[in-house]
Amino acid sequence: MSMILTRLHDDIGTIIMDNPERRNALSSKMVDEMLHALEVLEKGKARVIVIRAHAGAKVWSAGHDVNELPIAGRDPLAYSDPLVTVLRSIQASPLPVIAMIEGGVWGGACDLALSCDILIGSPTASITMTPAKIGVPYNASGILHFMGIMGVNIAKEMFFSAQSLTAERAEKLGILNHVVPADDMEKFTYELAGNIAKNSPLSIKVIKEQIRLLANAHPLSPHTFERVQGLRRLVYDSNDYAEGINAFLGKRPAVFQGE
Ligand code: YXS
Repeated sequence: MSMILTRLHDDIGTIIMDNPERRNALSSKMVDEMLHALEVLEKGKARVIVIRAHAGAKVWSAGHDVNELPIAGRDPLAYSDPLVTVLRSIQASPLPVIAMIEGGVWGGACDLALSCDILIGSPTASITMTPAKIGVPYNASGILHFMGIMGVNIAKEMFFSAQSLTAERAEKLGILNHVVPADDMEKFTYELAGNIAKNSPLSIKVIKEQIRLLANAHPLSPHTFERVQGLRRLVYDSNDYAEGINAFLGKRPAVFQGE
């Protein structure tokens, strides 16, 4: 059964996450289907892509599929992880990608939404970063991504507290480009997409790539890179990492010991 539906209408491609039973958790199967949909739309007539959940979703996406997080001792967000792979694909896509968000965005799905170029939310949209709740160290590219978009203080608050950011606050912070009543969101999103589709695709592609390259221009010394990797290993080698995952799967609050 497909977890991703793909549409193309008037040069606008739509990728619909359609696995409500699992709250659109980004399993490797869903990510593979999303990567395929991106490739088909990029090779076809699409000039803009909209990524959304099914209409009326209470949860846009529940983030990384916790069942697929590796056991303690292995990097939970390695370069080749399916979620990390699709983030890079969206960021590197030559097409502008709009995230149309209804409902909660959790964990790695926040990075998926923020990897899109424009974020449009309904008043029910919320953003919750969960690594500290699950005992995950997150990863350098993701943390840098959050710092760049929302600033260090807000990124710290989101990562440390794992509290939800409302649509209203996310718009004030510039994380959401627009908050639009749910009934108007589809019309608003596709009108914006249509306006973008009328502009020069080559100019847009080149400007998007320039912004990505300049935003990612953070030289890291080998020492800094190795220090970051060592810090992350402390977490994913820890008992807390295993406790976080087991608590989620066991549907009980995690009890972290800090080791
Ligand atoms: O019990 P069943 O079998 O029906 O399955 C339940 C949930 O276990 C499942 N599900 C998930 N399965 C795997 N990975 C997930 N992320 C996930 N989320 C949900 O879907 C079925 C329905 O979920 P349920 O009953 O909880 O739905 P709800 O409507 O009461 O609550 C919706 C949520 C989203 C508030 C709730 O499902 C939830 O809190 N999900 C986990 C959100 C989360 O912590 N995501 C972070 C995953 S880890 C990650 O993304 C990164 C590694 S990190 O943490 O570093 O950002």
